[in-house]
Amino acid sequence: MSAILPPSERLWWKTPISGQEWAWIGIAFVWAMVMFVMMVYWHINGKQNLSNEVYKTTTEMFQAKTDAFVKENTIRTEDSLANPDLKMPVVKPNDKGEAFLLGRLWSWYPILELEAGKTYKIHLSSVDYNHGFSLQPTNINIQVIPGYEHVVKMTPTKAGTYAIVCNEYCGIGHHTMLGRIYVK
Ligand SMILES: [Cu+2]
Repeated sequence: MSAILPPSERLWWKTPISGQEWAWIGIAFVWAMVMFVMMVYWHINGKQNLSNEVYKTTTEMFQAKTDAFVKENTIRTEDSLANPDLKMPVVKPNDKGEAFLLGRLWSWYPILELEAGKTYKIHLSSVDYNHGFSLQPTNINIQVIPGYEHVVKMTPTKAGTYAIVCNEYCGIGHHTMLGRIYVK
């Protein structure tokens, strides 16, 4: 029957729900509840799940905080990944473990150097458009939005060189938007 014709039975919505349909509604409801409880459970017990806080900020304020962090804690400079003519500071957070990482067209600034086993509070924001912080090769993904400061608690467990990839399309140079975190 085509939808343009009136239904043969005018009170079709009053048809009682069959037993089988009730069973599926019941299964779907129970499964939805299980997943709802798991969200809270993994938040507390899942080792990969980040519990982050978000604060309102402005791009000027975040830029200033990042500049101060870089000025105070830079240990050396390296060639920038996107443009080898530019130097990128490598910054080691002080004992408080506060670090700032800024996304902008098209790089992550600065390079961070962290110590394995230490807990850090990484402040993340963007000073232009929406970017995506994807830490490779781990399964960590965070939206980086101008005007919002995400504070992510992270305890690196393994030494190595980690790459930051922007996974939120942000324009013509998106594919070159890379960053780096060293864990010693
Ligand atoms: Cu991007």
